Amino acid sequence: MMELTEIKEKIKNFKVEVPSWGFGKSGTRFHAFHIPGEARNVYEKIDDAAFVNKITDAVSAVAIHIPWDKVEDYKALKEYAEEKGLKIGAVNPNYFEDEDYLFGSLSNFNLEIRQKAIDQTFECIEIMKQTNSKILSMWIPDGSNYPGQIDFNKSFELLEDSLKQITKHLEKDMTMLLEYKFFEPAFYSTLLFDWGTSYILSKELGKNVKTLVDLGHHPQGTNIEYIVSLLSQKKKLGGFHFNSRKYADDDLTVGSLNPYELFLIFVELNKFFDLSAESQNQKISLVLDQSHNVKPKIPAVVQSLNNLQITYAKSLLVDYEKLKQAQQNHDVVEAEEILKEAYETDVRGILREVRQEKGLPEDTIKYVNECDEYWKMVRERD
Ligand code: RM4
Ligand code: MN
Ligand code: MN
Repeated sequence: MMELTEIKEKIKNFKVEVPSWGFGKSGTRFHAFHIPGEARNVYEKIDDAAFVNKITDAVSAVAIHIPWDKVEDYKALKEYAEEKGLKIGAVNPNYFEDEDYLFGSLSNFNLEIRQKAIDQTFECIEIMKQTNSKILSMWIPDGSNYPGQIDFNKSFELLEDSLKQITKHLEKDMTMLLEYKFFEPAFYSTLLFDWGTSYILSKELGKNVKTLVDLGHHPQGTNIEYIVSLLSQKKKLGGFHFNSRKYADDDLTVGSLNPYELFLIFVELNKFFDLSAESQNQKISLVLDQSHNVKPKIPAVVQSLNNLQITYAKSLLVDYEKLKQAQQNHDVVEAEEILKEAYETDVRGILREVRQEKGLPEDTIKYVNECDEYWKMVRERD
């Protein structure tokens, strides 16, 4: 079992990437309500990430979405982030809003449109070079809404071909992540719909291509921790999008609805990755992907990091040796009890100590609510 000092060390070095879009205006397909304090451009998003990092010391970088975060000068953007102690993280090309992509982007039958999607991705690789980002995070919504609309095989081949062209443009130390999602915006079929499809493609496309698991992208009841284990074993788990869901891809605060599932996922992750390592992001990219529709953005991100730290701490409490023994003895009750023992431990005291030792506020959410700098920022933006 891990010593308390080691657990604390690990939590101290556990960092997660925050999404620029988590600080900006967002909504549902019905309406995007205005939330006081929301960031109005990518610079304000970086300011917010820096503010969150100042309070939590748990932010590794800011993921950006293109074209949402398009700017004239990406070097300047990178420098702006660096001045605030942050890096630019994963670059996410957006294939779902352009009018031309009505019938698909990287798999479109129309060669001009397909080329446009490829070129748009090349542009993102350029942005990665300017911002020193190492992760190209691809979510491709292409699919179909009705039986007969597309020829599955042909569409998949077109997608594969586009991805091959893109992979050739990646530099050696760049990784392309393929994020799968089983439905939405297409409601009948999605080309990259599950971990298996993403795995097949990442195998074919080579070492620089891996799979990204978004917690909201599976049918109900899917055993995500098993997917995590399989992909890790095959060295193809490249990244995570953390969020929570009840019905579909709800993008709610991570750990809000299914904390035990999240814990079980961390239990698997720990077997393959040292999530606290400095070089963590080179091995696995950990990113929040949430849409805080009704919550104020900064407290929502702080809450998310809090939930992740709590879950990570609990997972580190698992006695893996004892668990192995129980499994060997076919002691099913004991095996489950070992997991429960860790899960049910109140780790908030450990987190408080970690924060004290780092000189951070112990109650991060309360701190934001009482922080003049925060409220001044909220007033200035309205
Ligand atoms: C998708 C997917 C992507 C995210 C977009 C906004 O469902 O999760 O990662 O970039 O939404
Ligand atoms: Mn996602
Ligand atoms: Mn999603």
